[in-house]
Amino acid sequence: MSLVKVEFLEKVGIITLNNTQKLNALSAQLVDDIIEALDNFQKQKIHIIILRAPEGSKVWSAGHDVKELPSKMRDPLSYYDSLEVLLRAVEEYPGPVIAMVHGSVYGGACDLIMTCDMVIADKTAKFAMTPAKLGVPYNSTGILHFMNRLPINIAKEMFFTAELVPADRALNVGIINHLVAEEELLSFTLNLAATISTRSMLSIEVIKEQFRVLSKAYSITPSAFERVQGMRRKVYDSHDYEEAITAFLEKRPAHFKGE
Ligand code: KGA
Repeated sequence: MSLVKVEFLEKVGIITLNNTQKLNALSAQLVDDIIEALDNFQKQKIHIIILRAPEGSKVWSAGHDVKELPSKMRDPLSYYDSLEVLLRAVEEYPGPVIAMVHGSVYGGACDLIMTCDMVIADKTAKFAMTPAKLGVPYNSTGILHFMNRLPINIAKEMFFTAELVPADRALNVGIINHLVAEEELLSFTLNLAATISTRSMLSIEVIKEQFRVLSKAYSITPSAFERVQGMRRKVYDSHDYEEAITAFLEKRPAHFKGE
């Protein structure tokens, strides 16, 4: 059974993450279902996508499925990890993908909304960037998503504290484009999509791709790349990573040693 609900409304493809029992944790199966929905919309030449959770969800998505993170000694966010595959699918979708957010958003799901082209939210929306809570060495492309979107001090505060940023502050710092009343969330998002749909989709597709290419136009030397991978490896080989994953599964706070 698919973990997403797919609708077509007023020229817009709507993908609803629909595994609320697991707080829409981004498991490989949920990710596969989102990607399949995106592929189908692309085949039907649907240009604008809304990504949402079911109405009234307390949690929009709890982020990467922690139960699917590898145990120690393996990169938890390697190029082919399901979350990374999803982020690339959203970035490469040939038209705007709009995140419509009601409820809280954690970790990899926060990266997902940063990867969407725009974010529309109501006052229940909250955003937390959690790798330091889980002992996860976040990956460089993920950090770049935040650097390209937010002032660096705000991005660092999110990564260092792992605390939820409430909707009004999220608006002030640029995480979200528009903060709207709960009852207007869908109509506002559909209106925004309707405006975009009157413009040249060919032009928008190419502009989106230019934003993607230019926002990644950083070059680093092979030795800098290998150094970063080596530093990250120290983290996913550490006691702290193993302890944090175990603590999550045992539903208790993690005790970090810094090694
Ligand atoms: N992965 C897998 N299962 C999860 C999950 C996750 N991220 N979050 C919640 N669950 C499961 C949880 O184990 C429980 O399952 C069910 O969802 C309801 O959660 O019924 P089960 O089998 O025990 P819970 O905790 O009982 O609900 P709650 O008390 O209402 O609390 C909700 C929150 C969202 C506050 C809590 O579940 C929570 O803190 N979840 C983890 C959020 C998080 O830190 N996510 C980041 C994941 O890491 C990530 O994305 C990366 C890659 N990162 O940060 O680097």
